[in-house]
Amino acid sequence: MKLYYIPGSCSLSPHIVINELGLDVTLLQVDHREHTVEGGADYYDINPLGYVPILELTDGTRLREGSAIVQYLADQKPESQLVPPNGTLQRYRLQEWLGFLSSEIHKGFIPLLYAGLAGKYADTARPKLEARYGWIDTQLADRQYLLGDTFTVADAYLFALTGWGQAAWLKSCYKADIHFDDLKNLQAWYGRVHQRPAVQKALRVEGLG
Ligand SMILES: N[C@@H](CCC(=O)N[C@@H](CS)C(=O)NCC(=O)O)C(=O)O
Repeated sequence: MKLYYIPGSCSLSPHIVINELGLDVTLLQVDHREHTVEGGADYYDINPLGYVPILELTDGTRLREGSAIVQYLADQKPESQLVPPNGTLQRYRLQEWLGFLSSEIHKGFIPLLYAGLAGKYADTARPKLEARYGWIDTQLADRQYLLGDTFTVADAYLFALTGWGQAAWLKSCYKADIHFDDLKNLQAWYGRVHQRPAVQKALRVEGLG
């Protein structure tokens, strides 16, 4: 399999999941300005919409959307418990989190990330994002990870996104002016995820450590 990624972007989430699972996946870096793949190929030929992540399966099939990709990867090794079994309520809880992270957090960051959208729009977007992070903080009060005491793909996704804030926790080109100093449960969760060997390895490979 192949994973197309941009260092420090949301594709860090499937990268972490690949490491957690110990899967043999070739990483192909995409230039976020030129939309070229390392070696020079046009990334728009891979994804006409230009964004990462894309997972290419061994038969050449391409899977889009981070939340689908991480579930596909984790379902290759169900014993890893990175996703609850299909059909269980916990699996829907996981999908609830992935949907929330994708629409409320990931896209909530966009006005803060892109200078062209800064100004009034960012001022409107920041309080909404802060409120959503405040809610996540309350959810983490009585558990180690988003779904309970087990790390799942939802934690990998939230980790990738959260690194864009707190004056850029990750050394990434994605930086948003949002701080989490008062969110003690989130801070503790971030520290727990950060120290996982699979996360450390992904950060090292992407040059974000
Ligand atoms: N809906 C997509 C969004 C992915 C996305 O926003 N990717 C960003 C990085 S975080 C990207 O590749 N941006 C470059 C571009 O759009 O040209 C998903 O959830 O996977």
